[in-house]
Amino acid sequence: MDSKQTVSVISADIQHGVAILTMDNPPVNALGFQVRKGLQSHIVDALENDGVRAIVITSRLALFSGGADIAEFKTGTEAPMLPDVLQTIESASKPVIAVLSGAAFGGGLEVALACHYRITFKGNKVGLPEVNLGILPGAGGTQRLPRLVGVTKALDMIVSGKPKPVESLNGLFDLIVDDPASLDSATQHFVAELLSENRGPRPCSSLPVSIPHDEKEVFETYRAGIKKQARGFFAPEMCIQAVEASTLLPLSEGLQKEASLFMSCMKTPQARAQQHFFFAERAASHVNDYAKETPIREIKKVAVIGAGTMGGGIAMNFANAGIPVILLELKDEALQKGLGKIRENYEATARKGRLSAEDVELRMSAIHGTTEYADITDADLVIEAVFEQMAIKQQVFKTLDEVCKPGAILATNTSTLDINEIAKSTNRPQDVIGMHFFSPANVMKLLEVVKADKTASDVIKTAMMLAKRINKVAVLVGVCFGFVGNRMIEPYSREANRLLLEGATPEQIDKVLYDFGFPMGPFTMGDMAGLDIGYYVRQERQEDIAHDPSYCVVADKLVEMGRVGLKSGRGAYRYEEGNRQPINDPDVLTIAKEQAEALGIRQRTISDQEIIERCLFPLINEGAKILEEGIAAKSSDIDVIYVYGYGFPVYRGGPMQYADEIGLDKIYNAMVDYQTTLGEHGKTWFVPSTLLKKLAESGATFASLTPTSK
Ligand code: T1G
Repeated sequence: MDSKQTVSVISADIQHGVAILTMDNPPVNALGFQVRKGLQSHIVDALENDGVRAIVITSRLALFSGGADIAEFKTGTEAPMLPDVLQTIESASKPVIAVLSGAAFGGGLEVALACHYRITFKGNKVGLPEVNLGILPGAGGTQRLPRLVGVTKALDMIVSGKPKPVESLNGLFDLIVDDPASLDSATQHFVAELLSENRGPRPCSSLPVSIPHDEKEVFETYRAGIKKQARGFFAPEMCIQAVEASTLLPLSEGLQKEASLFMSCMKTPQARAQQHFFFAERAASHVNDYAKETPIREIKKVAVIGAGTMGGGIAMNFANAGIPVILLELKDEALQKGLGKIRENYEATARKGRLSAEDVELRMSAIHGTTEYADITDADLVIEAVFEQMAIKQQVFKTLDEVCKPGAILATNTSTLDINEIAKSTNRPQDVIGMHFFSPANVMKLLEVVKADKTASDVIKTAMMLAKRINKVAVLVGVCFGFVGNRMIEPYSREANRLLLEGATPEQIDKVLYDFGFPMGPFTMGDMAGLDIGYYVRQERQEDIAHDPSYCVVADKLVEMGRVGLKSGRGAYRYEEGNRQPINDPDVLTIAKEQAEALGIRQRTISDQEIIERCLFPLINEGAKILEEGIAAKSSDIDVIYVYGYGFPVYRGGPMQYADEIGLDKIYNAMVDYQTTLGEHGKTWFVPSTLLKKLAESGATFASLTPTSK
């Protein structure tokens, strides 16, 4: 093999007795079949070639490798399997050196671990994120990493899935150069020295795994430490068991244990859900509403109208991204209060050590306050975040239309109002769009980008691209009441309140949905957000709900009694001063009982299963209607909205993935049954959507509507 032999995704070149294998499989050097086959064959060739004394594996891309090809998990992987390729590397009779010219994740790092030596540059990162896919490193990572960096660091990397800076991993790299540009020369020097000193292969199988004596209970301690964030997940425990095996078994047996734990993860609904979600997140940015070549408008200065909680949080996103932002509030007192709240938020983050004092000042210097519209005439983007009332918003947009420069994008943060109506109060409806942030706006990653009927495609694209700059996950949705997220949470909240009337308690309902995987149940969530928010929304949409006299009556009664939740010390629960812990309040059950009697509703014992079905199936059914109406382009977009915006457990993949997993026929049949068993209430609210019926009858899934979904 004296010349370059290039298979499309990996090339081999021999220089001074060293075989240099270079991966080149854009965009991330996913270790698909071709790469595995190429690696395997080039290594075997190099081992058989007497002219080769050492082998280097590197990458032509910015990344070393993003790991196994996740898309293959669904389509099936063909031999040579990655563990076998890595066995070939580790047992090679000639030294194999991994040169990480970029980040290495998952199987990509496992390739490096199977090599005998590793070289990289300062500032590079490596990680084993398999746990985020509901699995564990399945190509030796759980066995080799502990041998190289010790159990504690290996456990943390594998169970958290978080990338680590290479400098923090003592023992993993033989050489870390300061400048990535010097990698090639440093590698040549390193290999020459290696060969001159006759240092041969150094498989990590020869290394013992040490547990420092004072960390004997390291695994139990670690389990206890991750209990909260690993709640409901299956893979973290499997990861811990795999690392434990590395301390108990020789490498060959440890690899077998790892393989069996890997398979026990791979076949779970959780793995399917998290792998679905991996692609769903990325597919959200695959939008058909603009062409690849559609230009985006340059956003150099942003204005936010309204210095309240939402306006302040929105402004922080831009300051965090280094984009100058001007916060407009007509009353100076309110403006100063808003600016003060922003500073308070930054200082609270600094107190947690997540922001330096300099960074606080840097961010604050990017935010300017004004009470004058004249100060925002040169803004490239204006985001309105004033009181949720159509007349007020229309007035603001009329003013913006008068003062803002041509081409400025005029966005509204409304969470429910009709953006087409707002756009009509301007002469530039093509520049009007919705940017629906979720509270707290500086924390929540989800951004619903809402296209109105006349929104221009370059405005849509600009908003979608801008989301990435401010570290948001944007999902493009259409105009309807509540868009996607809030429209689907409505039946969920309605049914939770109805179940209260029918005899369930807030505590029971919250526990069932907490155990399902939500961060909190609907009543705890309502108390935290404030029951008055839902109350005012219901006042605005009486025409939609007046036909159901039971509609959230207990919640309305509580608000009318001044029990608006945590902020008033009482809501669906009661709260002691300064304590956010909900305390069951028998008064609420009395109110529910009285309201039920008045409405002729017979109270009964409600099963946990019925709570799950009654809260989630109408939510999923609403999602089906949203797909039918084209408000969301694909079911995976709805999943992204629900996981990021409402805490739907990622190990269930989102509501539509969860529905596909349990079977749409099960959901359809339950909806039909509830139409009978719940009398008038069922007939009103449990009518299956046409799409749900069609898919259920044909045995199809929501995902099948988007053929490109991986
Ligand atoms: N497999 C298949 N496709 C992948 C991929 C992968 N591992 N990683 C990325 N892509 C696609 C992605 O869907 C997107 O496609 C495009 O590449 C760019 O991705 C045996 C079993 C590496 C940090 O979990 O974390 O190894 O949307 O937008 O922002 O133990 O991609 O353009 O069509 O994210 O520059 C473990 C997953 C796999 C890493 C780059 N590895 N990837 O981020 O690009 S399992 C991972 C990432 C495994 C072994 C086990 C990121 C990135 P499209 P991107 P990026």
